[in-house]
Order: sequence, then C-alpha cells, then structure tokens
Amino acid sequence: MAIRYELIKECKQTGARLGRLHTPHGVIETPIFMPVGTQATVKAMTPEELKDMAAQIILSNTYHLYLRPGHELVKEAGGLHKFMNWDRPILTDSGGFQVFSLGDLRKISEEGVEFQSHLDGSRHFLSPERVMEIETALGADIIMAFDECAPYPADYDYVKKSMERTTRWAKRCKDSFENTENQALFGIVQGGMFRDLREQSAKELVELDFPGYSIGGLSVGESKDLMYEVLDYTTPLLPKNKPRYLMGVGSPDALIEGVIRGVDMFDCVLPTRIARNGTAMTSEGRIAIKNAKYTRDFTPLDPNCTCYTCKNYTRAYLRHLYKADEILSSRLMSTHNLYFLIHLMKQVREAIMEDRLMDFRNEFFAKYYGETL
Ligand code: PRF
Ligand code: ZN
Repeated sequence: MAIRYELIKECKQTGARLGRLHTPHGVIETPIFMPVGTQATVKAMTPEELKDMAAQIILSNTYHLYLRPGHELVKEAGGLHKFMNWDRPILTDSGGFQVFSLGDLRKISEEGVEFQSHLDGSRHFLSPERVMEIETALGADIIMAFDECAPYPADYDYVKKSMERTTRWAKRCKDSFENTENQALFGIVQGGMFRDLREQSAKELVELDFPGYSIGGLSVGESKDLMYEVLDYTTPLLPKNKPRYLMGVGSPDALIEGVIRGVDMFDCVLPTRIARNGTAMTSEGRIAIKNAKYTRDFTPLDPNCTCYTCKNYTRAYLRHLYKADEILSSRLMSTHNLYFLIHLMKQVREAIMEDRLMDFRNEFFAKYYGETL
C-alpha cells in the first residue's frame, strides 16, 4: 500500500478529523490545504519558498502535463518530483475536470473522451486506462481516477448517467493501475446535487475499496449552502479509516465548513489566482490592494499574519508593485495567500486537537465577515 491514513482524533465539538497521511514522500498532517501547481510549478513560487511556508503537499494536473511537456518527458526526467525539484508529496488530478471544461472541443463516449488541445488544436483521446498510464509515468504519490464532473445545473438523468459511467471508469482505472506499491489511486464520488445519486456513487466506489476518496462535482456554481448540504450527507458514506478529499475548494470559509463536515484534504487555484489579480485573503476578509485607500497605508497586508510578505512589506508598497505591474507583486501576494490558507489549516488542526473547532469557526467568521457584511 502506497499510503496509510491514521485517524488521530475527532473534535468533540464538531466531529472534524485530525489525521496523518503517510506517503512515500513523507507524512502529511490533515486536514490540509494543497497549493496547486498545474504546470509542475505553483505559479510564482519556488519549492524552497513553498517549504518555508510549510506546504506539505502540492497538486499538479495530468491534462496539462500530458499535453506539455508530455508525460514521457517527465518520466525521462526521473518523474515529476525530480523534474520540478519538489521532494515532498504530490497529488495529480486526472484531467477529468479539465477535459470536460473544454466544451465544444470534446466528445464523450463509454470508451473515453476525444478532445482537441487548447494549446494547438491537436486531437487526443483519454480513457481510464490511458490516464492511469500517464499518471503512473508522472509518479505522484496520490493519483485520481478518470471521472466526469457534471456541469451545474444539470438534470437528474444526465447526472445519473454521468455518475454511473464515472463509476465504471473508476473500476477500469483500478483494474488497469499496477503501481499500487508507490502510488495511491483515489476514487471520485460524483452525483451532482442529488442525494440518492451521491449515495449510489459512494456505495459503489466504497465496494471497489480505494485507498482514499475524493468528492468531485462540487464548487461548480452552486451556492455554498447547497455544497454544505451535499457534504452533510456525503462524507458519512465514506469509510472512516480512509482520507477524504474535496476537489477544487479553497475559500477560507469553505475550508472550515468542509473540515467540520469530515473533509481531510482540499486544493484550489483561488489563493494564487487572486494573488496575481492583487487580492489578498486576510483574517478580516478579502482586500483588493489596488484600492486608493491603501496608497499611504504603511501597515502589513494582514496585521495577524507572520508570513514573509507581512513581516517585511507594507500595503502601500504592495499597492505600488501591483500598479506598476511588477513581477514581485505576484510573488509577494501569492506568498501571503498560500501562507494564510496553510496557516489557517494549522490553526484548524490545533482546534480539533483541543476539541474547540466550533469556537474557532465562530471567532474566525466574526472577524472574516465582520466588516464586509
Ligand atoms: N473532478 C476532478 N477534478 C476536479 C473536480 C472534479 O469533479 C472538481 C470539482 N470542483 C475540481 N477538480 N477530477
Ligand atoms: Zn501574510
């Protein structure tokens, strides 16, 4: 077995889980936020800097690396860890999300998905077997099955057919995947916003006995309350002794609410993407650094933050860098946002340890929404 999940304790206030995930590249303390490095790089950050902010695991994307530079080249380089100089754990997503986001450029059949590259229009075909081949070549510690993330809204019949195919694909992934000693293959629960479909999906995937389970098909345009409702009934269907990963979720409030509902792992481009747009996540809500009110603000981005950016730079300077379109703006803002989420999850783990996660949540939300609501 490539990974082992150790449940350390459950918060008495919320039921949230504190755990340890043992992988071939080290131990991950959960709940955890995973920075996204789509193109084998977390945009604007060196691996050294990610380590300095205590990132424990990063995510990368099969779809992008398959198209460029190609999984064979990454394998030739010695695998993704070596290629990008990151020796801690890596998780690769399967492309099931990216390919389905291509709209007109793709055609789905039982066998797989035919699509045109967003880079040069070239034609490709991804099937569960092919995706396992690619993810094996990339060599991440944790890999995802090939799934379809149904759009939202979508009608019941579409979501049911899509979910059932995702389950058949998950079985094909499992049957063709051989590198089980070094890599852990997660199944992905789908079923949209329909309770019986989520139940069917979870039940059938649990029967296939994956080392971990992802919850896909959420954060696709539905309200947060609806997402929490789906989580409320989905996580209890998953085995307690396996990790649960909520895909594509990374706003501070959703991380906390997800953990309270039994989620152990999260990823999202949000912190790095909004950083490059000049937006910081802070303990007092989001701030847009270009705002004129920061022109002479010589305080740090977040008075409660101890990241490299907040220890050394002012809002006025960060605003100037952003307005002048300087590269350092992206670097410093990304450093802060990633640190903010990584540090938030550390506080969440401490709160679980001390059975006070609901108190922590209420205090966090009071400050986070205090000024904006
Ligand atoms: N499936 C996969 N990757 C994903 C998702 C999914 O449903 C989502 C949904 N938010 C994000 N990333 N394979
Ligand atoms: Zn900071």
